[in-house]
Amino acid sequence: MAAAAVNGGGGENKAAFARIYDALKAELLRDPAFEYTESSRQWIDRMLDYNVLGGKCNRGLSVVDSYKLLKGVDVLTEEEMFLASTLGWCIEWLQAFFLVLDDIMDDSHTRRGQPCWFRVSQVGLIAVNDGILLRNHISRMLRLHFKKKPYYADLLDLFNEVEFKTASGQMLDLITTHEGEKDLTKYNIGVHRRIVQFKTAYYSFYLPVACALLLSGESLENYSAVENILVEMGTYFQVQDDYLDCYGDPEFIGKIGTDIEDYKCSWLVVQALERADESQKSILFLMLLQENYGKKDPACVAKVKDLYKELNLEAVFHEYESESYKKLIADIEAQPSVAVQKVLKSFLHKIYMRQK
Ligand code: GPP
Ligand code: MG
Ligand code: MG
Ligand code: MG
Repeated sequence: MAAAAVNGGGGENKAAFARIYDALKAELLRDPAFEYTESSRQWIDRMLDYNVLGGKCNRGLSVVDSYKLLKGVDVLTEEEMFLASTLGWCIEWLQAFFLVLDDIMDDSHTRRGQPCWFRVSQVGLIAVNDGILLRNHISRMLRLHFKKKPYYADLLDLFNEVEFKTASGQMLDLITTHEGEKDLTKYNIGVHRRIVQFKTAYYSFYLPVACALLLSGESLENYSAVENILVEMGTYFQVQDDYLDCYGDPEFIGKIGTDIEDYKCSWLVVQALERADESQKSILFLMLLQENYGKKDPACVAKVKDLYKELNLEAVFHEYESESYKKLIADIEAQPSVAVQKVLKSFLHKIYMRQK
């Protein structure tokens, strides 16, 4: 494959990235550690296409984009493009692993415009094992392509640490619900922030840039300020996710929201609680919320949504969105390295005012 063809504009970048998926999948399907039967090979092939593909690939492509910006080049060699894309795909595999399991835990119905994997007939709880396989594929891809690199141990450590943080965030997300069920006022912005930083920000924002930094020969200890900015960006991203869960068009975002039904400590319910505190009608608001939040009954969900409307939460979100953007840009521009500023801005512009 000619380097020029790989590294052209945005579209070609995506096409090259997509081709590398095929190569990585083919390698996993003929894994020398295991002699797959034809039916097991077919299962993995289908499971990978179903769960790894179909997303926006923001996380994966950000490894390639960030690496180019850090190197200060428009065109990568074929080898560099392959390595950066492989790390990008490792993050997409990690995302697939999390989503397969998260959809079971959240009792979700659709993902990326199709039924959640565990809802597919003949899959069910085999999805749990598929999640474990997806996670193990990452280690195998890293082993195959990075074992001889001086930063191999750092790469493994990075993926392990980020996975630990995400699983800890997911635990907080799940057990916080027990507290909220007893007393909804336990939900506040501090609790929300802690959950989302851990469950989303590290793997979605810090991980892609950290991969590009390791690939560039950098030491991650020198980048704690960058880590902080990326975690802030990830927090903003999960607030958008919470907003879209209620206000996004399921056809467009590819998933049906379940946060109200699941009693989640969502940014929206936290805002509703804060505003109810200030209102003279606070007791009434609180009673209404307490009665209807966390119920599967569509009539209860509708009542919660009416309450959000009354509190004008859509406008509260838009205000939050522009304030977060301004603050992030200011923090980014305070960074000494122009290359790092470009990496962070490029990531922010991928998600600012996103509709899905
Ligand atoms: C997003 O939460 C967080 C994750 C997908 C991390 C899951 C982590 C595990 C260890 C399984 P979400 O439930 O709001 O996402 P979505 O809205 O996409 O379902
Ligand atoms: Mg979840
Ligand atoms: Mg979910
Ligand atoms: Mg969500």
